[in-house]
Amino acid sequence: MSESSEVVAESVAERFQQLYGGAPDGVWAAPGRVNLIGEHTDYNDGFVMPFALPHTVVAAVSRRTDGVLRLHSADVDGPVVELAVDALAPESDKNWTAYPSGVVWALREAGHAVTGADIHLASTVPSGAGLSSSAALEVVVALAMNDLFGLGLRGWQLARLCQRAENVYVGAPVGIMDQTASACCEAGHALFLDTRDLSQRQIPFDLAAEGMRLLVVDTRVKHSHSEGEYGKRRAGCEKGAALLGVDALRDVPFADLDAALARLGDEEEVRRLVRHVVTEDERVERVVSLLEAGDTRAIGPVLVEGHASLRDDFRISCPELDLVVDTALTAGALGARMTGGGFGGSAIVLAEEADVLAVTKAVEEAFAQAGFKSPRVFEAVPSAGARRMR
Ligand code: GAF
Repeated sequence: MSESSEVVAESVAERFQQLYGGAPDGVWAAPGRVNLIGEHTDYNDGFVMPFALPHTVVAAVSRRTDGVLRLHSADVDGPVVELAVDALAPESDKNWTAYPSGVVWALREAGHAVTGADIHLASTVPSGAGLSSSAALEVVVALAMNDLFGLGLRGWQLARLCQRAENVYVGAPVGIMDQTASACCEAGHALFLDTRDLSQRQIPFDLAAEGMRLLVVDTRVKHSHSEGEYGKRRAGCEKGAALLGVDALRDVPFADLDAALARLGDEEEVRRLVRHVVTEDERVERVVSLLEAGDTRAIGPVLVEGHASLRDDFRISCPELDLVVDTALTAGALGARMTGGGFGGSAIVLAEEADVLAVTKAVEEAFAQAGFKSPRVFEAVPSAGARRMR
């Protein structure tokens, strides 16, 4: 563990001690993610390719056996929240505490004897930026419970339970990408994930070694999944699958796309959603092939195609995200696209190391000129997935 993560673990453990009057049993961390390619494919049983950020949610946790769950976050004003584990009920909590308590609920519902805990959390994952701060929060709690109660669950199993917590307990109809990324990513790699069976391949992704950088541009336009648009897209995709007589849009072969679109008759909106999902799955496979062939720079135009499809067919971009992409490309970036759920949040930009400053400056100036909030730009280095820190 690096010196700085040792310092973070120490300070989170110290705060735990002040709050609860004893040292924690352990400290865990789970990262946020960016998605390189494969957007809105996960709830269509398709392919995604996220990687973990160095930004994490850290949790100091002790096990309890008396049915009490106590929660505190350094990032939210307020006292320790105390709940009874056997009284946890789906959609009963509209606060941040729904994420950690939803995980405890999902574990118990799946038959795991989780009998309570004291938890203190601290996050460096920007929230509302489309970088999966909620998934990181869920996964860090799931991993701590797994270790403290000896549940023996694997990363992908924890991810499934976290998704269930978010779908049923929190009430947000998200797919499985973010939780799996937080639980299963490895440093220096992107995760090629088949969301149908959760089979995975770690793809080496070390841009610095090849003289490139991947920037995250947080537009600071807040997005939210529980609001209707995400659910509407998901319902539209499910309608498309039903009209085409397949289990999920993943089952529409790219080679048969034109014929499938023709079969959708006058369902113009569904047709656009189907076209995005089927072409996006193909783009993920293309990016994997290019990376495995060592042709990293060639993924740039594929990212740009992905953005156009999200903007024009899936219709989930916004003026700020489009401005990042257009400005970065004009300033010499190799590729750029929005990342995550959309309607705000962040974009990613792939650039030669030598162009990073010029691209960053161009984006900042364009935002100032357009009268948008100044964006937050940082380099994304593919980092480790969830782990125990001490
Ligand atoms: C959000 C969801 F949480 C993911 O499951 C995924 O659908 C993503 O949007 C879009 O690719 O992050």
